[in-house]
Amino acid sequence: MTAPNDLNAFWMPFTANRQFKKNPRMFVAADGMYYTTADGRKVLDGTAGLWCCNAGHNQPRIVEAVAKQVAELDYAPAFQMGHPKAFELANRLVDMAPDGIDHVFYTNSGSESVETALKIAIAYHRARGEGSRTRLIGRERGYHGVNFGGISVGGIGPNRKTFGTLLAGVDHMPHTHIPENAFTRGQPEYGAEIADELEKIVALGDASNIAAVIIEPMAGSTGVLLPPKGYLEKIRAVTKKHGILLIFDEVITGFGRLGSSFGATHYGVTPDMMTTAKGLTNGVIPMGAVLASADIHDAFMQGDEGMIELFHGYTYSGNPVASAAGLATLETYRQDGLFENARDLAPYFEDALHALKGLPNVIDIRNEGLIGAVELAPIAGKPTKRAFQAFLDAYDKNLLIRTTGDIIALSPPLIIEKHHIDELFGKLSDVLKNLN
Ligand code: PXG
Repeated sequence: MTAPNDLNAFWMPFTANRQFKKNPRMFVAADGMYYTTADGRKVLDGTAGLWCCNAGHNQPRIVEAVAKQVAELDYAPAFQMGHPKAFELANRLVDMAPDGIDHVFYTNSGSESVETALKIAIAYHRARGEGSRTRLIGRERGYHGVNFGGISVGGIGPNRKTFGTLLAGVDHMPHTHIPENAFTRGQPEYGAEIADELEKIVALGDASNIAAVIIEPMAGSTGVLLPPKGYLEKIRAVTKKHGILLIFDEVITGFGRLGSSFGATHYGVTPDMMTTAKGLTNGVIPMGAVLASADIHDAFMQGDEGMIELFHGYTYSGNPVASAAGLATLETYRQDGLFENARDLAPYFEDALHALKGLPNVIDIRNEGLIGAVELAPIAGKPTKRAFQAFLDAYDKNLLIRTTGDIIALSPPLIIEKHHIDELFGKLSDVLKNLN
């Protein structure tokens, strides 16, 4: 019999399993801006868990809502049955979304939201008699979760290369990360013309064959790549012109991360669908949602009323406990003014972040809202090693950061205060000064 504390059985996701299990890093509790480690240290959360705990940890309103709901109605069948909170949450989401986004389809994660949106896009065109529109367009360095649709439209090599042929009929636009924009504060000046590549892809594949374009309004996981000024507007114009649906993957940019409800509201560009997860429930209970326009939804609402309109859904779509967590989370964002806090503190965060310029190996710094990235020069022949060492050193200094490639990403909870920002960048600066 395996001892309960044997670490071998759990095959950890996106983790260097052997390295971790030799020297485990365990959190056993959390509160507000801090985690508590198994050895009793308080670690400042510079990443809101994995970009999801926007209201901070163990938020009392959310804790209470979940406890109450699980004791009242633990589960209700998701197909052909309902419960009030799923409807209530959908209404709150639609209220927050840009005008024209009027419907909500529930999932359990960002990855499932992406699969759902891609399927709805293809089915939408078919429902309108344009069944030849099946091709999908993603972008280099895009991250859309880990399921087959998501890795097919995604543009991160290691996430794709070991998984066979992927989906057929996918094209990729170029990413927007160009050297001219190094050390830009906020949205970069150069690169709107990168969007013109979409016209070339459409010309080659023909609009009549293309269902949707999916992009993150601001690419998070791939190392915080911002949309150049004018870029999103161009993508919107080209997709609209050709009748191609535009999907914003807002799994990271949703729920206040940029100081506004969504990337769409922050950048003032409205897509046809938005994929969300993470901050929807503050990471407390898994839940995702696809937000769709009335035009998309209504295209399915035809034929016999007794027939199922869309053959898609999950056992846990709109789960009551997740719905309760979602409602309490959105209420917390509203009552505590967390999106406003993110917006108000963004300039202070930006100044503290850009003050790291000039430290050893720092080759770029980027930011938007309460997101920051510090790009390090890779160690020759050993990509990712330097940033991973920074992650380990930061953890030793009681600071949690995320790294992707040789990029450090920061995305603290939106409850952050100035003294936390000072603590975060004081510690990170010590780490970078002493890094090989
Ligand atoms: N789309 C986007 C834009 C994401 O950022 C997903 C989809 C997938 O969500 P799920 O819930 O299936 O994991 C994501 C997830 C990181 C990091 O540190 C980012 C994500 C997940 C874990 C870590 O960059 N993004």
